[in-house]
Amino acid sequence: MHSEFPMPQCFVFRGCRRKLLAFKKSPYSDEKFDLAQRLRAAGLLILLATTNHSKGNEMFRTLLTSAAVLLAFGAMASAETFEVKMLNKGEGGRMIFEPAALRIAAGDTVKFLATDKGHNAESIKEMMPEGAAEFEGKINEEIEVTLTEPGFYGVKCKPHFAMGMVMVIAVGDEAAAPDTFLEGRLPKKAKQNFEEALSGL
Ligand SMILES: [Cu+2]
Repeated sequence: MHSEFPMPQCFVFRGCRRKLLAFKKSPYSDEKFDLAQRLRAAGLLILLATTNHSKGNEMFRTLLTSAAVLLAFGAMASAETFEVKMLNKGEGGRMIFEPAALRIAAGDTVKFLATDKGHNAESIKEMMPEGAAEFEGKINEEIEVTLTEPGFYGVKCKPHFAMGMVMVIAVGDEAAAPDTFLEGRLPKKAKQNFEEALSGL
């Protein structure tokens, strides 16, 4: 291919490399589909830009290349980060995650903030989609988890599990949690709060 635009190509692909590596490893998801579409479109635009040799089309080629760069960066920026506070006291009561229910897209990140001291955030093994990676934050630790597997995730604070310090994260569009979601052994207050959180999704 005639390459008059090596710089933008390089720029786009270097920037996307990390995402692409994760992309190759991750299982199929809507986010992956969206990213694939965007990158395919970006690639097509670059191809158009670099193969269009008609005179006086400098402007057109520049426009195409810019659009390709924007598309590729849009794909990278499409994942969002959501913050969840770990609190001693909030509107929802004592020892809570705020919000206690959160819906995000596959590939989004949840950041647990150690707003108050003495809490942690960790996944509950029996309450997450198959194949999803477990996580466990230390006490007072601010952790970020990127959830790529669609489904429902139960999260608890270890010291306050019995007091019902739990939350639900729904990843993707699935309307209801699986029937087995609340079947495991849960402290009474935790189960109540899970039910409440699920109804708020
Ligand atoms: Cu706690």
